[in-house]
Amino acid sequence: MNIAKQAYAFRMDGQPVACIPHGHGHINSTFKIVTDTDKAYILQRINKYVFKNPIQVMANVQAVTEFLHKKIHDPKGALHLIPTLRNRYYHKDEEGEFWRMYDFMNGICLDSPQSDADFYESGLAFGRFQELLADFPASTLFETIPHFHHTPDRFQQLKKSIELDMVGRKEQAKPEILQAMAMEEMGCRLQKMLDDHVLPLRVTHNDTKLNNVMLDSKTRKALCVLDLDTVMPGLSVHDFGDSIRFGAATAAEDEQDATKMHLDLHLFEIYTKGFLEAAPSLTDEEVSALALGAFTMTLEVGIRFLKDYLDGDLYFRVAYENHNLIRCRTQLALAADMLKHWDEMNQIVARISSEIRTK
Ligand code: GN1
Ligand code: MG
Repeated sequence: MNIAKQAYAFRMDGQPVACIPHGHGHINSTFKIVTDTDKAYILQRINKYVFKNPIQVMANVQAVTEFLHKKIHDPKGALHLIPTLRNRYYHKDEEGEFWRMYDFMNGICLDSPQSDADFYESGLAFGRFQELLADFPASTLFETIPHFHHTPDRFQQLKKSIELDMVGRKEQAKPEILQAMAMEEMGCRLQKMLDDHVLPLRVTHNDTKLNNVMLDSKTRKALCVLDLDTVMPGLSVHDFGDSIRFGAATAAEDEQDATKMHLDLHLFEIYTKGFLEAAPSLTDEEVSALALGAFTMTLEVGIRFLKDYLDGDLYFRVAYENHNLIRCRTQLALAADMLKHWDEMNQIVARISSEIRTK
């Protein structure tokens, strides 16, 4: 497929002269388009297997970016969508694929923090994001992926996949299946707290990996939060937790040797500080559930990788045969390590929170 051809559907400045694959997302396909007037854009094909209704995804992204731009002063503080020649924010090609375009922002996205300050900045960015959206009319948002962080439902989905064993990988994944099931009860506690109204439903990002924050390459300050496809009503502690899962880990998500995977308590503390400083409106119950958020998000993505391995790699992009199983192992190892450091995690949260709140 001629990717650059899709770029012509959008109102760019100049003609495209280069099209380069960009970023490390597991879902959409992303390209950088450079034009003959030296302008650069991000062109993305939305993954239709994952996002069943790309038009609704784009309606959410448009609403959220417009809302953010009205509130913030720095034009680089939120994504800029580029309209098509037909004045829409998505383009549907002849094959029925959906595309969108953003202004390219010159900053850096990290796969692991290079310094404490980087991670602190990402905590500030996601905390701020949450605060900025506190008065966003949640009922106008489409649920782009139903039950996205409904962990009990994720367990049910996993159990179906185990039963179906579509590609005959169940035997291979037996230790991981047992390990995941042993953590099921604890993994479902957060959803119960939401159902019982102990925790409030907010508008959240839901995919708060470190590489979804753009940092200014010179000042290293957080510029902007990326990847708004899953902005939906959700739990603040999910956003906190997913950042910890990815950024406060001692190994990459797909490290082959899962014994290298631990929680870095120092980084945990750094992020907690940034997030809580930027999100002062969290309730005491939310603050007390932050560690549980980290555990739950780690376990949840672990079982999502496991389910996808059992299904034959339909959802997450993989680079090799057992990539999803490798990813699942690191996540289960990290979740188990969090349980070992449970008291320390909760003590850190309590200390940081009281330091901030008594300031
Ligand atoms: C996917 O799109 P990307 O790579 O930022 C996934 C997240 C997972 C993450 C695991 C829509 O995020 O939920 O936590 O992979 N996004 C979707 O790395 O499923
Ligand atoms: Mg994403």
